[in-house]
Formats: sequence, structure tokens, C-alpha cells
Amino acid sequence: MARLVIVSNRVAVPEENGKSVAAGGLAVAVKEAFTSYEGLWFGWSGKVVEDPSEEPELIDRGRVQYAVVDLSPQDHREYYSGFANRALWPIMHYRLGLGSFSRSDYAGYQRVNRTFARALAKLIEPDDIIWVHDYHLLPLASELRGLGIANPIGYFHHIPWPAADVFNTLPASGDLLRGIADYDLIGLQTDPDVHNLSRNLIDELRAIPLGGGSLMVDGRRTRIRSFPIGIDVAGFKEAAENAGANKTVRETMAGLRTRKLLIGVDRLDYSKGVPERMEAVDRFFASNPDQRCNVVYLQITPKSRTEVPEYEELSREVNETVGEINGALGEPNWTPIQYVTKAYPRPVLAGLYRAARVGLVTPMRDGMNLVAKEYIVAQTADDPGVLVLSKFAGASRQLPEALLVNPYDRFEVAEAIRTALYMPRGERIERWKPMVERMTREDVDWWARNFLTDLENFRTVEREPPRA
Ligand code: GDG
Repeated sequence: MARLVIVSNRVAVPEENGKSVAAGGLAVAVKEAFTSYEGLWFGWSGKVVEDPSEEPELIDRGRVQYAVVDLSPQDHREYYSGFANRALWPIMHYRLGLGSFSRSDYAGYQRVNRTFARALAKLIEPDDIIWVHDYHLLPLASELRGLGIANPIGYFHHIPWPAADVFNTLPASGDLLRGIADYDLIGLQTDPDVHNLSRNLIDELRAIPLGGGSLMVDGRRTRIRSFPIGIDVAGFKEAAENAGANKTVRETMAGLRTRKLLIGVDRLDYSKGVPERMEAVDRFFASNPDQRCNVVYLQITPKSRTEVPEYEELSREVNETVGEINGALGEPNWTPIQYVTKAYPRPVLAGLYRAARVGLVTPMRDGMNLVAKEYIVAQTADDPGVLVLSKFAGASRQLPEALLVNPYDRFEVAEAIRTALYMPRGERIERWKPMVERMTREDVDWWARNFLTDLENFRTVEREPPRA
């Protein structure tokens, strides 16, 4: 059987007792992919050290081997915080004003991709299939091809692929497009993402469409398709069902008394629209004064990328917004917004989703958004809550029965909150049922299987030699 090699920026090495240290989206997805393959997971250890070794540290855990490398402070600054998170992330999320391009950051990005490729190439066996994840590693296939690696290499892009006019503002855009064409299969979250990248390759690199998502780019064939990522539905459902016993969940529910709960769960990131959402909630209370004291909005927002200045700025903005709204509207016995920056265990999140009458998922742009899917799966069949979902989240394409909103329009979001709170039970069930059925069919296992089957098929077709 072929061995699966997964490459991602960060690697979540489980503890020796088999417990997973990180239960985030990617870790769950990778675990799922390894259920039907023996494998290797390669990437950054999460450690920053002076003079890191190029030799990866190898850690065996059952049928999966982990190979991790450390980064130097300069690598971390240029590759990770710099090019990946201050240039690619904002541009891919249509935030041109927040993008900052520096030649030295881009050189660091290329250097780390080259170092990763050199370290990884030594571990590759002839029958391996390689699956690379996310925007930190766009040039990795080119680097591997340059070292003579001819194995099938697939890439999955977890975030949006923007329209060409947006992507091409990046000074390195041409370089990156040429590099991505060295993957055999490129997976994106949605069909509009597929359209954007394909058009860009056709217009900029004169790629020739071959039908069925395949393109000939510079004499090499690549295939671009959408594979919307799903969640571990069975695991999440079980967690939600058992969450009643959890102390945090129980106490939160008791504290609500008769009040209705609105919930938002997001990493602190400007793509998620947290301050904009708070202003929409403020708007809701302004136009529905009778609902003051009857509704509480809980926003769980663990901090992320704190070393990036735009995230520090966002943190200040959210703190101010919460303070202003709570100060202006709050009463001694009622705080409209409960804002916490602590991360909670997944079972607690599942219980809180279930306790919430409304799930607020209103990113300004999002590749998919797993919180929307988790909220749906956590609901009870006889009394489900209502999802208010941004039409700019990839998830909106699979969840059209949610209340879809434009997150830039706080009046529209405020109106949707009102509609959700007053929605009769029959309509809530009618909207929820097709969504939960779709999430169950199109879960994380379906996603990983589809991608890997497609990538494996490359073995059966005549493959072009790597470019010189
Ligand atoms: C990227 C794309 C795409 C959040 N707070 C806590 C916690 N979380 C978990 C959520 C969810 C995950 O983190 C976040 O997933 P998202 O999909 O919202 O977002 P990104 O991190 O931006 O991920 C995104 C995803 O990749 C997958 O392809 O959907 O569009 O941007 O699972 O539950 N988990 C725990 N405690 C918290 O406090 N345990």
C-alpha cells in the first residue's frame, strides 16, 4: 500500500499516551487521512531556536511517523510572521490595505520552503504520495521537483483564492503561480476559488484548459478541483450530547436563566469580522430595546498570531468595542457581551453551541469556516438553534438554509439576529435538517477520501517528467 506523506507548516505530534496535543481543524483532518494509510507527517515543530539543524527529528507514534524541524528567529520572522501572515493571508482574504510585502520576507519564505524540501526529499520513498497543506508552502512542489522528486504531489489550500486582480497585487504573484503549477492536484474549498485560480493561470501563464479541471501549464499537467473540508461529525455530535455533564457548560446554562444565548467562536483574526459582529449586536439592541436583558452574546476568541502588529491592533479594537457597548448598554444584572480570549476544550465548545439559540458566524471572508458546521452538528433535532452565516464564508455554499448575511451590513446582520430569535420551531427544524444531513454526508472523512482518491489516480495516468 502507498505511504501517505503529509506536509504542513505546523505538526501536531501526539503525546506518547496517544493523546492529541492540538485538536484544531488541520489535526483532525490529518488524523482522518491517516486512518487508511501508513504515513509520515512533516513540518515545523513550533520551536524557534538559534542555528536549527536541517535534519528533522523523527518521532514514531504507531503507524504514523512525525518528522519535525525547528525554525531560526529570522525564518520565523520572514517566512511565517512576514510573508505568510502579513502578505499572503491578507491578500488571499481580500484585505489589500492590510497586506505588507517585503523582499526580505519573500526571500525568507522561499528559503524555508527550500530547506523543508531538502529535509523532506531524503525521507521520500518511490511509492509515496505527498499531500501538502496551505499557503505557507505554495512553492514546496517546485522545490521538491528541483530535487528530482517525481511522486504525485497534491496541495490543499485552506483559505480563499481571490480574484486575479487582487492576487496579482502581490509583487511575487507570477512566481507563486508558476510554482503552484508543479502540483499534480490543487484542491480548493469552493468552485469560485477554483474559477479564480484557473482564470489567473490561463491569463497570466497562458495555461491551456484540457477539460475536467485539468490545465497544461508550461508543458506540465495539473488539475484544480474543489474539495470542501468537513468536520468529524460523529465525534462532535457525541461531544455535544455528553456536554451537559460538563461543569463550565452547566454553569453557563444555569447563569443564563431565561435569557437566550447568541454565540460566536473564532480565532482573533480580522478575517472573522468580530468587531463588525459586535456592532451588529449593538445595532440589534438599539432597535430591539425590549430584548435588552433577555439576550446575552458570548464571544469566545482565543488570541492568535500575537507577534503580527495587525493582530495586536485588532485586539485593542475588540477590547474597546466590547467596553463601549457593555458600558453604554449594561445594567448591574446584565452584561450584553461576554467576551473571553481563553481557548476551551472542544467538548465544552460543543456544549456551548448546543446551548445557544443563535450561532453567529459572520467572517468578512473565509475559506470554509468549520465553526458554522460544528454549530449545526451540535444542535438537538427537536429544538435546533439558528445559524446566521456570512455569504463570504465558503461554508455558505453547503449551508444555504442558514440565514445568509452580508457581514459588512450591520443593519442586515441585526435584522437576521432578530429573525433568528423569533423563528418558530417548525421553521428552525425545516432549515436545520437538510444542513445536518449534508454535513453528515460531506464530513472530514469524505473530504480526505475524495482528495486522496483523485491524487492516487495520477499513478494510473502517464505523467509528464518534472521540469528541468
Ligand atoms: C482555516 C481557514 C477553514 C476555535 N476556538 C476554540 C477552538 N476553535 C476551533 C473551532 C474550529 C477551528 O478552531 C477554527 O476553524 P475555522 O474554520 O473557523 O478557521 P481557521 O483557523 O481560520 O482555519 C478556514 C479551515 O482552515 C479548515 O480548512 O475552514 O476557512 O481559515 O474547529 O472549533 N477549539 C478549541 N477551543 C477554542 O477555544 N478547542
